[in-house]
Amino acid sequence: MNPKINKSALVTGITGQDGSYLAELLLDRGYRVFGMVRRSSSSSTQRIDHLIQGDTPRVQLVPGDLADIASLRQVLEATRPDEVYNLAAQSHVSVSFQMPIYTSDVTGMGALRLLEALRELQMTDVRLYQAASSEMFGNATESPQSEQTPLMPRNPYAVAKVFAFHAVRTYREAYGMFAVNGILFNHESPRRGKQFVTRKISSGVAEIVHGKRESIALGNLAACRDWGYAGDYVEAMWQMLQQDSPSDLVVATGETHSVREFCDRAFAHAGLPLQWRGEGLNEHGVDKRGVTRVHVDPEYFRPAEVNYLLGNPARAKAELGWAPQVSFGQLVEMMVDADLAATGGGGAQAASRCASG
Ligand code: NAP
Ligand code: G4F
Repeated sequence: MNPKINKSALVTGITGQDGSYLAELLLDRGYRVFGMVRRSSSSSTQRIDHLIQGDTPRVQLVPGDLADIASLRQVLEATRPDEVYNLAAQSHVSVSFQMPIYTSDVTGMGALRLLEALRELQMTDVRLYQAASSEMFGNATESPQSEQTPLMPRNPYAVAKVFAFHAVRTYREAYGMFAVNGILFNHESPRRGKQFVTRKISSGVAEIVHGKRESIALGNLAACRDWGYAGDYVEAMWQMLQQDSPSDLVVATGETHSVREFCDRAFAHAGLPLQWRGEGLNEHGVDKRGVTRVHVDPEYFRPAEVNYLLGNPARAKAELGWAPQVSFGQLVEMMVDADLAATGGGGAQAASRCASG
């Protein structure tokens, strides 16, 4: 904890994976933290319950929705933060094909509403971090992707993120705002939503080990992503707002791995090493006893796929001194261990039962 920092921050999307890690980091650094939450009839605060419960909650929640500019004005006026981290979004790519207009409104227009609310309230001295995405590169024209790589979005989510990206740049140039885009490649953790492929695999492995299911159905096994650890990536978000001048940066590990490889590591760690058989729709991963543990279901294919992403974090390293601390192998093991423990107790124990069984 740094007792010298006496700033306040507003985090939209605080109930999400990144919001929860960022809130912990900001509290550790002495910030007063406000978290914007949208109204829901059921709670979505599981990831931050440890920060908001008890007699002296460490984070103060304020109601607001990126779809409603009036609520954003109220939140900004009530909290008057030094820094705003806009992490809220409809963040699932597949869902964006089913709900393109909603996704554009929240993920794209939502960022513009926030910028405009800041401008209207004459709060352009507030520093703003916008959660941009490597999805904006689409099927990129070059590899690895850097700050110079052209944006070629291939899904409604990425289209919305490109809109938000340019809105941030426009407000920076037009109104002199310290507003930056963090172009983050995929980052995961035990807190990742179970609809994303890494957590789907780690939680599926745990359920298989504990006899709750037999196999996992996946889509494109060949897709490659540059996967890092979310805890490392929120450090880069914070550092981007502490710079002398604003700039948009790629945050990535510089390594890419396929979904198939993620499965290999996850199952092997749980004592169920896989062998791959068949091709295309018939490809499946079997364990030592010949039981199918992974199979392909076209339901999880996307109308347009981003096949390969690999980031070049050189500028983030040079300008922020940032480097990822958790390797791909450590990330997979961390996620599997957490799900094994949550699903039935004792990650390592359960895995060794599996290896010998
Ligand atoms: P996440 O777990 O899906 O969290 C999304 C957050 O946005 C949740 O807190 C959600 O609240 C909130 N939200 C959704 N719609 C909202 C609305 N209309 N108004 C206010 N809040 C709303 O996402 P994440 O993985 O933490 O990612 C954080 C941000 O980084 C997102 O913008 C994402 O697109 C972007 N990003 C993520 C990655 C990655 O690999 N994780 C990579 C690049 C960029 P509820 O709890 O109420 O649903
Ligand atoms: O885990 P995913 O759903 O993540 P995706 O689409 O890369 O998006 C995530 O990372 C972005 C950063 O690049 C963020 F901006 C975005 O908000 C989100 O956090 O899918 C990863 C890959 C894809 O190629 C997908 O087709 O895995 C492939 N995949 C294969 N089977 C699957 C599945 N994805 C999901 N969700 N479920 C499957 O069964």
